[in-house]
Amino acid sequence: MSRIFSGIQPSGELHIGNYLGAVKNYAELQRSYESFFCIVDYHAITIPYEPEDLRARTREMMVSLLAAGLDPSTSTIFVQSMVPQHTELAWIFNSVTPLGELERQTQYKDKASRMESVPAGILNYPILQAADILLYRADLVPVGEDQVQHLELSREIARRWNARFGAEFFPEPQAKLTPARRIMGLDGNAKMSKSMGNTVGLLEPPDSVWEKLRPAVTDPARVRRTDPGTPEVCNIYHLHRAFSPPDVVANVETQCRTAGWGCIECKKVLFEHMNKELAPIRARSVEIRARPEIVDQVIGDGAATARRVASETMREVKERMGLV
Ligand code: AQP
Repeated sequence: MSRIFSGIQPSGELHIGNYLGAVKNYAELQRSYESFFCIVDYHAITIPYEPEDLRARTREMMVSLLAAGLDPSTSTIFVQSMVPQHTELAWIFNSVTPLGELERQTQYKDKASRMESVPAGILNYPILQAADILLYRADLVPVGEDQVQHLELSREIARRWNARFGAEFFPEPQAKLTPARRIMGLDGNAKMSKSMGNTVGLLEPPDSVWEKLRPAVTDPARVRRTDPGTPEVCNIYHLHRAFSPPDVVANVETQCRTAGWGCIECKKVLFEHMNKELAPIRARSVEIRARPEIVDQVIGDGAATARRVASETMREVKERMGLV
């Protein structure tokens, strides 16, 4: 059975971009693949944070993942810092990764351009990410489009290590994208992203979701209610494609092109369908939060399974590298 690995940072709440671009796919794929899903807290410490917040967000991320349908009876769901082999393998990969490749990463350039002093962890992030994936020798990585370049680097690292120490030991992991591979923020300017503050939380109460949806940017050509629009350029249309059934999406297209609906009507229909999908997830999160022992058990069991697989990989890696 092929293996999948994917990680998610506890740097903020799980948002609908994370959900549509990655987590919804996890819930599907876990039925067909041996799955490892990781809350990557070591990645989250590369930006300023408060220790107590991080602890709380890590736990809350676990609640959100379980509420979104990850099943600990078939998948290994765990916290990165509880499995020390991640950082061990990352150090090893430091020795085969060219600096120039790291400096070329778009996400590094974006983040570094917004910082006064850039921690080395921001540059080395893709090395730890390669270690996360390859520690489990995963073939497939369900991610959003923003991670495709990093994955290319993971493949390069696998190739370089294999060429030097052990042909074919690490597979070259491939990205597994969803149709909603890149969800834009409601400002329409940039991808929905925790660090941009333009997110809609997966567990956000409906009133607050509507508060954000109502003023969200639509097709700029629709200045007046009677102006026809082009659905493909409208973020709300793309959210319809993610949340609404096909007949509703087809109707949205017609109503937009013919100015049959105003943008507010279109958003109301979207809100209704978002709610249909998100209400059961919100309800499950309340049940899970009320039973902290379940969360503790998933965290403990996940770490134990992950450590077992990870230490087996590290044993072979060290053996092949002449490390005692
Ligand atoms: N807007 C998005 N559309 C589709 N997929 C997305 N992902 C993130 N944003 C979008 C995917 O969600 C998974 C987990 O993301 P992450 O938390 O590990 O990393 P991220 O990409 O850094 O998420 P953010 O919200 O954008 O955080 P910041 O602002 O800290 O960079 C990944 O598979 C990602 O592709």
